[in-house]
Order: sequence, then structure tokens, then C-alpha cells
Amino acid sequence: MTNLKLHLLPPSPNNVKVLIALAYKGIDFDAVLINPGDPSNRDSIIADTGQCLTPAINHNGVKLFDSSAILRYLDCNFPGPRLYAEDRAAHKEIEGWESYHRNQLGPHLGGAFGMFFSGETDDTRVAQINQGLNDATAKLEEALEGKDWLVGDTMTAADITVASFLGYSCLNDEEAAQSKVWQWMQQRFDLGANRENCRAHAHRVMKHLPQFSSFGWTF
Ligand SMILES: N[C@@H](CCC(=O)N[C@@H](CS)C(=O)NCC(=O)O)C(=O)O
Repeated sequence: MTNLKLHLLPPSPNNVKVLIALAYKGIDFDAVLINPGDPSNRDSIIADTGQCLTPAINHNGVKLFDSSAILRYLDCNFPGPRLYAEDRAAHKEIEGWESYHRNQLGPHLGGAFGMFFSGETDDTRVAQINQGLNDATAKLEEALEGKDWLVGDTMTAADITVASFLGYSCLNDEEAAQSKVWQWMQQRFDLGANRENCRAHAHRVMKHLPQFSSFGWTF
């Protein structure tokens, strides 16, 4: 039993961000899984955080939801490698990549997950999403030229947020094996031509992701 409880829906990109950040900073937690067999039952997360979306935490009675807020909370309150930066320019650069992940990558991710939950594949829409991803990642491909990380010499929240939102479109077999949703994504979505820096970056970040089965997720 730790003093940090994490309400979790593991394959979701916003949850992946927090799982990677926790592993990177070496923070132990107790996972409380949303039951995929009974997804409408949110009693536990609502009791802990007053809302129903994951990820959400309860740390010694401090209740918090939203992945971006949680990354900030972990960075402010726990030791370990930094997710943000003391330096003003570096910090603003990290926040710039957070905006990019939300505004430039987010709509394509939303389209892909929307299709998954609809239960039907629309090939035209798949092609549009893949083209949109290729267009949106030109800037990222250039920024990663000759570099492992987006800001400075270590992984930060910039890398974690961007890779968590792009990961579903460049999953390798080992990553996809973590979840049925990801296997479905792997068969449809791809970043397209000339995105090797983006793919390598996503795999570099995803290496920090724990096995979902380690906290009982087998779906
Ligand atoms: N802005 C929020 C988004 C939270 C969110 O939409 N969570 C999704 C998973 S990515 C969720 O819990 N979905 C379950 C549902 O809609 O019932 C964050 O970054 O944490």
C-alpha cells in the first residue's frame, strides 16, 4: 500500500502520460482500474475526485484530475528527474510542445479513438487521419533531427505528452501486445513517409511505460 492512488484506464494516451512520468520519477502507486467489463461504474473515482474521467489521483488526501495537472503535481511534490524546467525559456518550450500535442495531434487521436468506439472502420477516414498525422508531424520530425529529446538533454513533459499522443500511430508489435485497443490501432494508423525521427522518439519514450499486466490490466 502506497500513499498515492491512481485511477486508471491504461491504454488511454492521457493515462499513458502519467504512467510514464511515474516510472521516470520512480514513484510507487496503487492502481485503481476502471473495470472495462463495467465501464459505467465510476463510483470509486467519483468518490475520490468528484468527477469520472481518468487519470486522477488521491495523494495523502490531495485529490486531483487531468493528466497535465497531475504531471505538474508530481514534478512539484516528488523527487527524481524533472518533467519541467527551472529555466524560463526551457519551461516555455516544454509548455509549447504541450500545446502542440493537444491542438495539433489531439484532433487526429480523437478521430482514431472515436472510430474504435464506433465499432466500425471507415477506410476513407483512416486515410484522412494518417494524412493529417503526417502533415502535423513535419514540425516534430525537424525538431528531433540529431536529438533524442525535444527540450534539453533529458526526457521532459514535452517528450512524454507528444509521444503518448503519437504512440498509437507507430506501435511496434511489443507495444501493441499491451492492449487490444492498441492492436486495433496498429493495424490502421501510421505516421507515413519520412517520420523516422518521430517513430524513434515515440519508442524511446514508450520504453518507460510499465507492463499493464503488472497492475492487473489484461484487455
Ligand atoms: N483532459 C483530460 C482528459 C481526460 C479524459 O478524457 N480521460 C478519458 C481517457 S483519455 C476517460 O477517462 N474516458 C472515459 C470516459 O469518457 O468515460 C486529461 O488530460 O486527463
